[in-house]
Amino acid sequence: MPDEIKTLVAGLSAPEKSISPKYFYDEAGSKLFEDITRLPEYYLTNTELGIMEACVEEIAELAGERASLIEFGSGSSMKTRMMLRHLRSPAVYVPVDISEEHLLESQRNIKVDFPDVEVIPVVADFTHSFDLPSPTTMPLRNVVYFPGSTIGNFEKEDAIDLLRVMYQEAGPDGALVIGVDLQKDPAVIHAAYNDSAGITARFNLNMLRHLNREFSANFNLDSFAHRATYDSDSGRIVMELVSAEKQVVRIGDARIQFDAGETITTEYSHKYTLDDFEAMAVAGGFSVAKVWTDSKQWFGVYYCIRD
Ligand code: SAH
Ligand code: AVI
Repeated sequence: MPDEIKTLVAGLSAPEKSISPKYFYDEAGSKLFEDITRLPEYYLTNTELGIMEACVEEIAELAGERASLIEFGSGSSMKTRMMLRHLRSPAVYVPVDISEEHLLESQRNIKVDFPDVEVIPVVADFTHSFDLPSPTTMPLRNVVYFPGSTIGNFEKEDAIDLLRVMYQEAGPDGALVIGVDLQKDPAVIHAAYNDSAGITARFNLNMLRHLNREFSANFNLDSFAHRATYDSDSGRIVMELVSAEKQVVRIGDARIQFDAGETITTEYSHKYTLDDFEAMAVAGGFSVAKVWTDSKQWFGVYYCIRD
């Protein structure tokens, strides 16, 4: 059995079933995520964009001339446009994403809108080491960009490991600009993952369609339901798919048994305090040079440097 299916089957055979959130992002999943970012309840995107508008000039000043911009999980590169408009003669933009079609389509648009910037997309799973391409212009500094609070989708130890990967990619004198969702009224957080239009539910269930197509699975999407709950002890959203009935599902050559009400955890979305995240950045090797927040302190954008 190929390693990827083995990992999926192992996750679905554990006493507490889980699937990595990276499987949300096929072409349809990436489009559904874009729809989520426009939902009135999903405060994260607009809040981060508002902070960026206020601080992007300062970030550009800190990054300096001829920086390379390496973005982890670039999606549609919407926030990146603001960075590219302000950075001083960026040497290259390297968007890294697992969702191939969506990445390539987004980068065709970026190339049209920023004809003077070299753009080299990399299709990769950023949790494994990958080779950075060599740009035509030698950068003076690498700036790793990780917006959207995607870091929150990793459990603490994995998030620190990922920060260490970014530390390596940043190289000597490099920097990390990272967006982080903060603790707030649980009702606001709960609504963001339980939108009234049902888009988050479609995004969650689309993961099963993705597995059916790519891994010869036969999940019946009508027999699973979306659930997202905020756990105040761990300070995170737990997103699950709940089996409506007792059933057996095939994936590859394996058969997975479900009881009625049994769940698959599909995502955690951690919400931090400003100090919690600073401690994680430090554990990843960085020190925080500056952090900007919105007036309600709902979201933070950190500029971290290598120690
Ligand atoms: N940065 C964008 C998109 C965030 S959605 C924003 O702030 O709005 C998360 C993005 O990370 C998606 O585009 C998804 O395809 C990508 N992604 C998730 N897990 C990944 C992984 N393990 N490796 C590479 N890309 C990943
Ligand atoms: C990509 N990531 C930061 C999103 C989040 O909010 O955790 C994914 C998402 N899940 C449900 N809605 C959006």
